Formats: sequence, structure tokens, C-alpha cells
Amino acid sequence: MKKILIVLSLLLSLQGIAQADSDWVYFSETGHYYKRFDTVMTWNDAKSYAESIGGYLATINSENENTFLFNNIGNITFPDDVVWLGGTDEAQEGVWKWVTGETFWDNGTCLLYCNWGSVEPNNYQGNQNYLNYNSHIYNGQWDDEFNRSTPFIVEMNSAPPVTPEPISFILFLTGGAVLGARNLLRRRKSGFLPAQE
Ligand SMILES: [Ca+2]
Ligand SMILES: [Ca+2]
Ligand SMILES: [Ca+2]
Repeated sequence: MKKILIVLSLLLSLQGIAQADSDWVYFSETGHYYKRFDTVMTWNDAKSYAESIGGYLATINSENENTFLFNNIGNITFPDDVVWLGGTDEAQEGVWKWVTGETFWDNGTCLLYCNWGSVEPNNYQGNQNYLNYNSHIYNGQWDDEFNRSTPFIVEMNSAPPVTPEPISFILFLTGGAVLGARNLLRRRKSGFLPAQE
């Protein structure tokens, strides 16, 4: 139970250091809405959260969309300089897809719109598979990054509904883990499993 409380207080303190999310901003050229969420999540959790509210991690299909997004909500300096976008090459190294399915980069060849920073995607340490703006290094150009926890941008094709705050979603995700931990403790107490610290 003590461990569960530690996990919950850590989550709440993470929420505490989060900045205010951006407002939803509307871009007339795409007819879409965009919002930066400042509760930090791994790329995969951010993707799940975006889908849970009817959107998706932002996809960028033109110079104008890129400029609009970066200048309005993508240029951040907290907790560092990284904000997730909806691209990944986790399925096949070097082949970058948008979360909406299109392949935009195939091992050095741009197939749609691309705006990589000078040495990107560099797959640093063989383990960078997630697209982001990194305003510490690049001014609106793209980087590939490790799957750490950062803010993220959600895109919606139609007007966004009122949505639950991401902290509720994190608690929902960890709810399963908490229940699992409780069951494990019960099984340990009953002698079913040896304790491993
Ligand atoms: Ca888009
Ligand atoms: Ca990669
Ligand atoms: Ca990189």
C-alpha cells in the first residue's frame, strides 16, 4: 500500500510542475484544431490519450502547418524543449509514418512534407523512434527522440469537445497497475509468491 501511495504522490507532483496547457488553436488552411498538453507522457501514452479524446498526435503535411504549429504552441522550454508530434519509426527503423498511417520518410527519401533538423533523424544510440520539436536545438525543425515523458500536441479534425484533464487519464492507466500490485501483495502474503525487493 505504501508503494501505491508513493506512485500516486509522484503522479500528482508531476501534474504540479506541469505548465498550463495551450488553448485549442484553429488553423483555417487545414480546418483543424490543435492543442498542446503539458502533462508529460511517453509518446505511446500521449498517442493513447489523444485517441481517447477523439484526436491524434499532430501530423504535419505542409510548411504552413508546421510554421503555424511551432510558432503558436510548439516552441516550449519546459520541462525541457521537447514536444511530441504524431510520427514514429518504431515499426521499422528508418521508415517514418504518421499516426494517421501515411509514410512520410523512407530511409533518407521524403515522400510527403518533411522538415528534419540538420542531422536528423539520427536515431541516436540506436534508440530514437519518436518525432518531436526540440526548440533547444532546432527552430521549428524536427528531431527523433527517445521515448521519454514530455508535453505533446493533439490535432482534431473537428471542433474539440470538452475533455477530461490528462491526469484523470494517467490515474485511469495506473489504476490497472495499482489493482495488479494489490493482488500481487495478497498473493505474497498468502505465501503464493516469494517477495522480491
Ligand atoms: Ca495535420
Ligand atoms: Ca529510429
Ligand atoms: Ca535525434
